[in-house]
Amino acid sequence: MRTQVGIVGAGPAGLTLARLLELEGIETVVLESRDREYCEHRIRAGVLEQRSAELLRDAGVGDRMDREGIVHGGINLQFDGERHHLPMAELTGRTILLYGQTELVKDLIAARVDSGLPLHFDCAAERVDPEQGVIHHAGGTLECDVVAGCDGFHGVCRQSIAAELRVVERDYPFGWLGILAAVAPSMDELVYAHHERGFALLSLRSPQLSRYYLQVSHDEDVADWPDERIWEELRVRTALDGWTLHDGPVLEKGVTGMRSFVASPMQHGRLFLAGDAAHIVPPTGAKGLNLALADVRLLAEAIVHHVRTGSRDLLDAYSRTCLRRVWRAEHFSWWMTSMLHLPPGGDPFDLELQRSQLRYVVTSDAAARSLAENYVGLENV
Ligand code: RFL
Ligand code: PHB
Repeated sequence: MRTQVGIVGAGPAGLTLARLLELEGIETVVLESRDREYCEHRIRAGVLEQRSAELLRDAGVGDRMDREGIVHGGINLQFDGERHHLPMAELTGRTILLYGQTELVKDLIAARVDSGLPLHFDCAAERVDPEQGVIHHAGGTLECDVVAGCDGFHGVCRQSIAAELRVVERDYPFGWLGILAAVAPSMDELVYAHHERGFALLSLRSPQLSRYYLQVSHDEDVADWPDERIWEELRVRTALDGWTLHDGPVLEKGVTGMRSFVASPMQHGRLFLAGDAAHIVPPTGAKGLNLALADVRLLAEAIVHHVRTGSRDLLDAYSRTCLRRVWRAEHFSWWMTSMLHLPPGGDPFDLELQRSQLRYVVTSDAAARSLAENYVGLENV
């Protein structure tokens, strides 16, 4: 089999790239190791930057997102028993959109299926030849002008150019225990809470679905967290006079470790990495999904430019251009993580620095604006 662009992975990066190229009349084949059901039910991100939402809208996959997504103009930062509102829309002129990654993936898969274009589930890439542009998979080989490695952190594309890559990373000694609960969110906008017992985050998926997180140790066993313990801990860490956190049936729970990771360059030969395949951020800045979409926007432009003009300029500049935004998001995500999570051992000096930094953010217009513009997504990096 042959195609112009072979895409490994049907996550947000791979599916969005396939859609952007479809609109430009470029032929693609998408290979995905898991089944459709699995891809459509993996619960992950929920925050889309305005520019991410615009990209999806322009790609003709924003109808349900615009109907069901919830626009937020701010977030709350809570510490020392006080909740402070950060009016991001006022500070930056931009908003964020709460729309589950699960829903986005469903929309993208439906659009691909509607167009009748190749999307092969249960078809794992085993190895990629970056020089020849060949993807070896269980069913045979796929020859491509360009291979897009959109196969996430545990995929095979990055491994196939490992010798060419420089990897920089940081592990954090904690993780997040996340729940999805069938209860109306108890707050209007997200709450990021700093607390002596650890960080907590209150988010949502819809008017009937809440998504809440607790800082736990990186190897925490979910079995140690019956629902009552989770609700009790969430209540303690987000407690506020005159406010109640309502509980409800827990539909899903799981623990995620946290890391920062960047592999560069994000390309070699005919292979171009995008999204989690090339970089990971801790989720505190809500940047992972948005970075994946920013990568494929650039990759689609570069491929289109190459096909139309024969010029490799944008393709050659791909990694360099992506990495500017990637490193901005890496810094922001590390900074938010360091400011909000209880450091190991609860070092009192670290705790006072965190409180001082949080106080600064909620009292200084410049500091608030700096957080806000990173959170809603920078236009130029
Ligand atoms: P994905 O989503 O991991 O998709 C990769 C796809 O590739 C498939 N695959 C293969 N296919 C073929 N052959 C192989 N050998 C393959 N190996 C793997 C996989 O099955 C999968 O379908 O990567 P992509 O597309 O780069 O998207 C990245 C995002 O998923 C990720 O960055 C975000 O979910 C991160 N993230 C968040 N990002 C945000 O922007 N805002 C958020 O609010 C946010 N919250 C989160 C998050 C991630 C979390 N977890 C669970 C890590 C919250 C959490 C808890
Ligand atoms: C989520 O809703 O899953 C979410 C929101 C904000 C974050 C991370 C995850 O920073």
